[in-house]
Amino acid sequence: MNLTKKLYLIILTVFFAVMITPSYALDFQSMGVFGKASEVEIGDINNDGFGDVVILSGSLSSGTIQVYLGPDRTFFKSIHLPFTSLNGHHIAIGDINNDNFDDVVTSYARDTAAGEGELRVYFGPSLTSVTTIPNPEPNPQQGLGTHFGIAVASGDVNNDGTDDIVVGARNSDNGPISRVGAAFVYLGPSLSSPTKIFNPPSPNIVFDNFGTQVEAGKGFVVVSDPISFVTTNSRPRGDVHVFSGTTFSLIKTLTSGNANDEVFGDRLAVGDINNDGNDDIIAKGWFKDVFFFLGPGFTSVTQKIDPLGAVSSHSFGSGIATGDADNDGDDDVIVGALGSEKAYVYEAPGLSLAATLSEPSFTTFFGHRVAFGDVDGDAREDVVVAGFVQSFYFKSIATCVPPVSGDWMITTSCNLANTATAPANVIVSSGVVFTIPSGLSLTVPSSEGLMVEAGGGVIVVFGGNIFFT
Ligand SMILES: [Ca+2]
Ligand SMILES: [Ca+2]
Ligand SMILES: [Ca+2]
Ligand SMILES: [Ca+2]
Repeated sequence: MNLTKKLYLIILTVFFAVMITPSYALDFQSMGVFGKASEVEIGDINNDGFGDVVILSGSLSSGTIQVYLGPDRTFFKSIHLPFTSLNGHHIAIGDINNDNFDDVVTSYARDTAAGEGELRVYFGPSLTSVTTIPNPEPNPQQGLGTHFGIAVASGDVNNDGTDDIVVGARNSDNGPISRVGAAFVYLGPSLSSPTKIFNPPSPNIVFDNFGTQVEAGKGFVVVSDPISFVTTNSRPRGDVHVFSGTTFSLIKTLTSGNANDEVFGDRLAVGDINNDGNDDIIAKGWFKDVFFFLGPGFTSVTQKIDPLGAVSSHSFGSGIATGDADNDGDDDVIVGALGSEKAYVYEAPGLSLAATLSEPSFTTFFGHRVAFGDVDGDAREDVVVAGFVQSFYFKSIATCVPPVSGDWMITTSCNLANTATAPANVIVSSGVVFTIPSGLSLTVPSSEGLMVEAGGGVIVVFGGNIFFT
């Protein structure tokens, strides 16, 4: 058989195999642990192309940030946050001064009248240079404070190429109306003269906690008031409000569609799920569900229910993050479920459940926060799942299985999904790493070959076996 014909046959065979069953699937490999974390974010602090893991461990009395550098997650720095607070510290990551080094944004909401919250930016790569911004509207008359800093997010809300900061202040006043909540937007790089976003009118606006959660989308700001519309039932509905990132006027109010009892907007995330250039919004409801709203209209809605149903104690969505786990251009979504100590990865754009992550002991409060970022530099974004006792790093991998018949041309780096027998030749494409994980084996017919293409394919037998029969 001449080479052209053979190649043609191989292409036909691989195409046929793909039609029968997907050759590659998204999965994650547990690779190590970090300490306890109340929040986690991943960004590139030193601009070397590897994501760096930023872990916040907070308590009622203190907060500490620890930074680990990719790709080996080596410890880089510990930053002590010198305040005590009932409402704790919060973190976000963005390049606030647009120098290509990601910066760590921290907020701190203090409950006492004496000093009411603060925003800090620690600039990469050293994280020694700090900009400190106090609460712009301290209200010492209020014993509870304004809760400035109860939530913080970073992203480019006005589309000028520099990341901005959104801060929630859920007890802030609106003129004579007290404690209706607000959000403040600080545009990078100056961070001067913040814009105050007021709580949009609603039937019951006092104490509805507008500003409890905030997000910074590409061109817009998201602020939730999860206890708005207080009902006669024990739990309120909650709303998620979307504002223009340039005029800061209200674009749309999103609801779950459930009339009451939803506490909607309890957790928020943004990302481009369908890779159309518009950021989409993901919001948690109370009834074990998470809603996905596609930008820019936010009219197309997808709802996901906790796969475990009632056992998760309303915690599905305790953490939500977006990132491109399989390097196909759209943002996949990880949803943590603290109550069941699991985290679920939904593969965009279809949002099918691609992986369920957990840890063996079920004692770490796994999943209350999650983060996406490319720590190992392979263009597939990895995840860190935070737990109050311990946090876990999972590397994004592709898994693969042989086709039902014909040669197996492996064209994407992947781990063999399970012990399998190849029907014919196994050919690893140039530049592709094919891994056989520990405990698994691949059997190849002795009449056929296992080969790598010229130009540098690699077969890694990582504790597994290759047999020829
Ligand atoms: Ca880095
Ligand atoms: Ca920077
Ligand atoms: Ca900006
Ligand atoms: Ca989109």
